[in-house]
Amino acid sequence: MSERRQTAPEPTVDEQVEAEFDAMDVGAPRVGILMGSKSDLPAMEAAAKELEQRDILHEVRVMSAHREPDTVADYAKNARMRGLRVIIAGAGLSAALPGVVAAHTDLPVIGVPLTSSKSVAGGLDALLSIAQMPPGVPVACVGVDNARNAAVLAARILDA
Ligand code: RP5
Repeated sequence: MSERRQTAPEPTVDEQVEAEFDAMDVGAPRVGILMGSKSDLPAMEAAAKELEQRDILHEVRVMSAHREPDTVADYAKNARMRGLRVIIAGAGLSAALPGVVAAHTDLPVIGVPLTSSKSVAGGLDALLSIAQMPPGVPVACVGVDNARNAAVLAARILDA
């Protein structure tokens, strides 16, 4: 009987770049904090504050899934290659941002449903938009306006 040897597949270029990022501490952010509007900043600052207290490198960006769809797609597609490992995305109203990000990356995405002056049922509109993702494209969802919990969950995912 002939002996079969299994060899590990060669890493892709993306996997090699990713491994080099992990090996070097280049000061690259590990968590991306996104929000759909500048008006979301007061609520989303709690996530940045929590990550700061835990010394977890992060970046904060404002981009709207509806108003700047190409920017959001580009950010999500490049996130892993840039060294990001978790994305937190806060949005109000129909809150498409976390789901659109998850559609363009396989990184874990944590959605934060936010309230605004136009919210329906105290943010239930955003909560359902974020939580009710179709099978195969998951978004973790924290409580309404609870950006701090998103950062705590990100820290746990990172084991940091
Ligand atoms: C969403 O619409 C944003 O995430 C924000 O919560 C809400 C209102 O945005 P602005 O009209 O204040 O820019 O896209």
